Amino acid sequence: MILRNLTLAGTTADAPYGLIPDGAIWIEGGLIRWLGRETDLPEEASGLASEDLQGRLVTPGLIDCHTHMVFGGNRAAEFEMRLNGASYEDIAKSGGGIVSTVAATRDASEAGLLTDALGRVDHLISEGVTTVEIKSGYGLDIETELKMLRVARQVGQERSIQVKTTFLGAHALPKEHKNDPDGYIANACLPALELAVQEGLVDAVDGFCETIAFSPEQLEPVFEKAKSMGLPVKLHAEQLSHMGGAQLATRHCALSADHLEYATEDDAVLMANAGTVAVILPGAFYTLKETQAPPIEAFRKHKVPMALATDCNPGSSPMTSLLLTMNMGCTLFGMTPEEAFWGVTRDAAAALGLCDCGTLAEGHSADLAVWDVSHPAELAYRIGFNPLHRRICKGAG
Ligand code: DI6
Ligand code: FE
Repeated sequence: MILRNLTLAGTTADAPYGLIPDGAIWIEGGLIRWLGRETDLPEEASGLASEDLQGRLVTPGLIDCHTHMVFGGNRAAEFEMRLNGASYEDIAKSGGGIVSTVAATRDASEAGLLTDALGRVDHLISEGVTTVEIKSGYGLDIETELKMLRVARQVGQERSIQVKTTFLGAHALPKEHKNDPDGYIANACLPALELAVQEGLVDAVDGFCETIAFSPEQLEPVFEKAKSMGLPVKLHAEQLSHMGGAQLATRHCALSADHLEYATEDDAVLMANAGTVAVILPGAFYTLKETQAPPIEAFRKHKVPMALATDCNPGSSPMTSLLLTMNMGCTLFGMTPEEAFWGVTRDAAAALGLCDCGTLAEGHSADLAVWDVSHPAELAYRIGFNPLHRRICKGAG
């Protein structure tokens, strides 16, 4: 199939946004066989069926590279408590927060979790998302961590979307291991990881490095285990305080370090050297009414790739809009619309270790979003508006 009469963005062309005007794309077997100026279309393509996209913009399908979208219940009551003065940390320490979602997730059936997760993923799909990462971490026992990851895999079977799963057993301490973080890691987290890997449920391993979660020392064995199983790592780092998470992540050549509000320029240098992507999560910053923004200027200066993601979760970012995330990255953190664009395409792919999507190039997966806009800056500029015309996943749609 040939798509013609369109503007391409997100190609590897040396132009802002990778723009190619007056373009065409040849899709074959779920892959991009050729793309470029329509006047350069190869001879062999001349007899093939083609479709006129009437000048629309075609970008890579969007990638949401950090979500916790499989969970039970919701935390609207906690939202209310925070607006009445309680802090996120206060709520976590008094048994609310992540551990209340853990209780609801343990109680939920696999079918119930799937139904709720599909509602969330459908919203992402409606905005042109073709790849989503989904973390575990609301089980915190072997059975429920595996249940969450199975549901995440099912999301990818029920919908035409690529799902990458991340094991986040080191997300919080469950109440049965209160005051025993090392015991939890040794006796629940690591065995759950091993079993999940045996079932083929894990694409990467993550941890939450924070005063209300785990220290770098406590997370070390989790990363060691990941390495011994050949899995890439990523880390929730420097979100609420500076704990040395970026250092831990870069020492292990992590794919990404995520959040990073309290990261420093030294952290940015370490990340640049390790090839670790900075995943920027403005939804959590906004919801928690944080005041310290991540060091975007330092990431820019040291050429650390910046991805943007929803962090979709019931506590700190109950958000399923990647377009709104792009807008927030610009408005709250001073990212440029072009950085926001690459942050949900090329750099989001890098944060997941993917090299066959996130940019439009020959041989890449034909994951595309077709938009009713004339310039890609409009994707980050508008608020609460969805200009998606059509989404194509692996050549279909
Ligand atoms: N950081 C986050 O933003 C989420 N997890 C994490 O490690 C929040 C999870 C929650 O509050 O339920
Ligand atoms: Fe998160």
